[in-house]
Amino acid sequence: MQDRTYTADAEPGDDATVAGWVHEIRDLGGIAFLILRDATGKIQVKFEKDEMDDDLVDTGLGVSRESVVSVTGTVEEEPRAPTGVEVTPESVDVISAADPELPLDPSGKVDADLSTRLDNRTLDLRKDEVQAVFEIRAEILRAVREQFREFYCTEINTPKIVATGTEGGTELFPITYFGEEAFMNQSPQLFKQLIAGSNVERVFEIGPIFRAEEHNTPRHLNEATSIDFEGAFCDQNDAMDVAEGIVKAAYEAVTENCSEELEALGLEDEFEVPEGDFPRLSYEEAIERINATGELDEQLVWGDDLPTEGEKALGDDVGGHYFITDWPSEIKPFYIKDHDDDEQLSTGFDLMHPRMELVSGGQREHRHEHLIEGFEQQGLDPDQFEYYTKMFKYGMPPHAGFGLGGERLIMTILGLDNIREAVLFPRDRQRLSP
Ligand code: ATP
Ligand code: AMO
Repeated sequence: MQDRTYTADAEPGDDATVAGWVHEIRDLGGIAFLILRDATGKIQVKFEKDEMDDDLVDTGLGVSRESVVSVTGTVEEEPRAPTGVEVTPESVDVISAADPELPLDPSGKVDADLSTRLDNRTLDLRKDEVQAVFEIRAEILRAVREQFREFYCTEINTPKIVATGTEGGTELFPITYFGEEAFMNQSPQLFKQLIAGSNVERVFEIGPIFRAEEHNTPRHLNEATSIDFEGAFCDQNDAMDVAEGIVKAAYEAVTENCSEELEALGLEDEFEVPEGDFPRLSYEEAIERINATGELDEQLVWGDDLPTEGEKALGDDVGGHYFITDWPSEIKPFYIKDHDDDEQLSTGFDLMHPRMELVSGGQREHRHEHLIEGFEQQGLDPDQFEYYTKMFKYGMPPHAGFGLGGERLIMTILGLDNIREAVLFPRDRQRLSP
């Protein structure tokens, strides 16, 4: 490409070529302005009609909004220009003219519904506040990676095409693998355990998970980003410490490195990093507190899963992030270990944001014979999982871990209404393209 100056780098006195999208044309009569936008910001291009070549004026002011243009000219100081500088053009080249009928208005003056926005993501991302979400997403994932490295973890990538599922509560997407039945993976659960059982010991993965959830909610996706941790010689308390550290690192990175993006989202005054330790309530305390709120029609009894309204009532009561620990064993999956002194009680935990569940985790069952029993109790055929269970015969340390929903983390940090706003191209019941 020809030499190009980003709008943010254009300095008075430069002869420069700036290139980008036509954000706006403001015609005031004798003088008119083309506002050009690129990844770094915007710059004003000035057309003084009487003093400039007619063709240049016609090209510069006749171009439709959102067309891609490059403008070569002199950068000058101009206090009245939005950025304090403007370009007096010598030439304007229309590289790609935009259809004047745009499916959505990137200037944001006309609101578009989420579905139209998702159908036209390229145009949608031209809005500062939308781009800000994805800049922040990138920063959160960077900070999470760095924090895991500080926790001595190795990043791994595990297969997404698998022979068996692990998360009982949700359906699998079946695929055909060279004539054999296979599935898109619901969770790296078994693989991360297999690696924590090698002497790599502490691992994390940031990758897609696929869940054939039938329901359509503002907090479920059919393809989501899971942030997984697994550590050898860890128990559930160690895994909770790691989960808390990761969530806080994400908030801190946003405060430290995303002030412009927070401003674009109008969050600069209200954004707060959660302070203090996240409280750890047992499941038993959680149901007592939910019952005491009087928000539910029916009182919860020991063994019930927590209904969404119950989680909301407790979230309002606690007022911040909190853990729920010591769940009944029967509502946690086979790989979660029970307490040694009470097999009705599991080491499973959830980390909750007042709006929704963010994390599930626990200490794992590392004893081969207990693991096989767990499969049978859950109605799963242990033979199908032999690739996994056999490694528990060759030296498997106690270990623990968790899965954190990446989009839920972003959504709760930024207060987004819908999880789809945290994904470029969400997959849901209605949406398979783009
Ligand atoms: P002419 O420039 O030929 O007299 P005009 O009356 O349309 O035509 P101005 O009076 O110079 O133009 O300016 C119109 C408006 O544009 C004024 O409000 C002025 O403050 C603003 N303006 C002029 N030049 C600039 C500039 N370089 N950057 C930003 N705003 C400008
Ligand atoms: P779980 O099934 O609870 O646990 O998933 C962990 C976290 O992943 C996120 N999540 C989702 N986010 C968006 N859309 C979905 N459909 C979706 N499903 C899950 C949630 C959830 O808390 N193997 C265990 C984790 C472990 O024990 O290590 C597991 O997958 O934020």
